[in-house]
Amino acid sequence: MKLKKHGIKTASAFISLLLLFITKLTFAQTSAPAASVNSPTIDEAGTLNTMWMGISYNVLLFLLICIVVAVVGRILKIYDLTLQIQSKKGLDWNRLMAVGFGLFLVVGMYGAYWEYTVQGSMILPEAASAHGQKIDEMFNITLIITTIVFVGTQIMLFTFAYIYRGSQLRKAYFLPHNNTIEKLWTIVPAVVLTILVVFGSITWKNIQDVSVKDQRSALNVDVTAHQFAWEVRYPGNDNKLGLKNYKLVSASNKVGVDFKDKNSYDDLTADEIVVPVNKPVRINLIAQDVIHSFYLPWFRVQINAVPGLPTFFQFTPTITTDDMRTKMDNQNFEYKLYCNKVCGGNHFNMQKVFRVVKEAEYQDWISKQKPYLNDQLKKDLKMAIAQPKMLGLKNKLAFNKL
Ligand SMILES: [Cu+2]
Repeated sequence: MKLKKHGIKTASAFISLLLLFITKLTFAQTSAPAASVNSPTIDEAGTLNTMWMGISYNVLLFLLICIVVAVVGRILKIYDLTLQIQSKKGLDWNRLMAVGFGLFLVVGMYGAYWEYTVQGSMILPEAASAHGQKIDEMFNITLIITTIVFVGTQIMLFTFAYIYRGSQLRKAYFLPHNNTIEKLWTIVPAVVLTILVVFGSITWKNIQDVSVKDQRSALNVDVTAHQFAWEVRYPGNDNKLGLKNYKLVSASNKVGVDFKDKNSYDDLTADEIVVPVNKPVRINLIAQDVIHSFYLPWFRVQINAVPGLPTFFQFTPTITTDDMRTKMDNQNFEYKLYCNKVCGGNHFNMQKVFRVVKEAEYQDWISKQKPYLNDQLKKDLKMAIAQPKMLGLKNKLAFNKL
């Protein structure tokens, strides 16, 4: 009687979930064409709906699998009880469990294979910078080692669970301590991790330790972060950026360039960051309000922009935007600079196009950029000159002291 009641409950839960599942699927099919007809541009609400549709689909699929497993378990239990009533030998549950472990191993390994092949292809494509290739190499070596360990330990775990399943015919072996095994599982991971850490430190040192000579020869670009934009400044022909002083920030002098430093006279402003391919570029960073993060995923570059603390990162882009467009078969592709610190409400919008071009194209582009010292600023500076205290040189942020 109790069994029957339980069976009815399980069946009704199963049917209601199935109905919900079918309703969701039908709803998804009817709403999709309507969304694409009405909105030729980005349909954010539609994208969100699709996302939730995907989540509910997977949750329901998971619940469905759980119910199927529970129903199969119940059927086996009933079969077992029937055998016992007929005074026959019942089911060998230990064996059943062991087979279940084996099945789980096969399904789980297929899941891991699926993750690597289907989702693995969604990771960033080849690095577009010289040091990025070294970072990718390190990532791949770590991934290969952890994959080997993962596959090995999972196979051992489930195979042992199968081989040493509970049996009336044997007694469990009591193994309180084994020095050899302890040494093995301590020394082997320690050696592997040490190799990875040393390898990582050497790579990090090679990327970070740029000689003063190389820093001088690099193209200097000054990037100032604030909520919620990036201000870009290029040096003029001297490749020397003028000093900045946060006290000089005004409506016309957005980043507070100090015009007592003559290097600043020929500085240029730009709406995008354009750099020549295969030439080292040094990005000089600072923030005006909160911490932001200068993030160029395609170049494997990320460094914080901190208020009051100048930071820099030097790297060499190796693939032009045009070449990457061809590689990706997407003529609209652009490298983008993102902010990678949640810096406030409009953080998501803190983006800028980052173009890598051939040297000639870069020279052409830079010749068209506007001077930072524009007419409005010249006018404002005359006003400021009348109040010399406002132009004090204290708290100067020396970017270009090389
Ligand atoms: Cu930001």
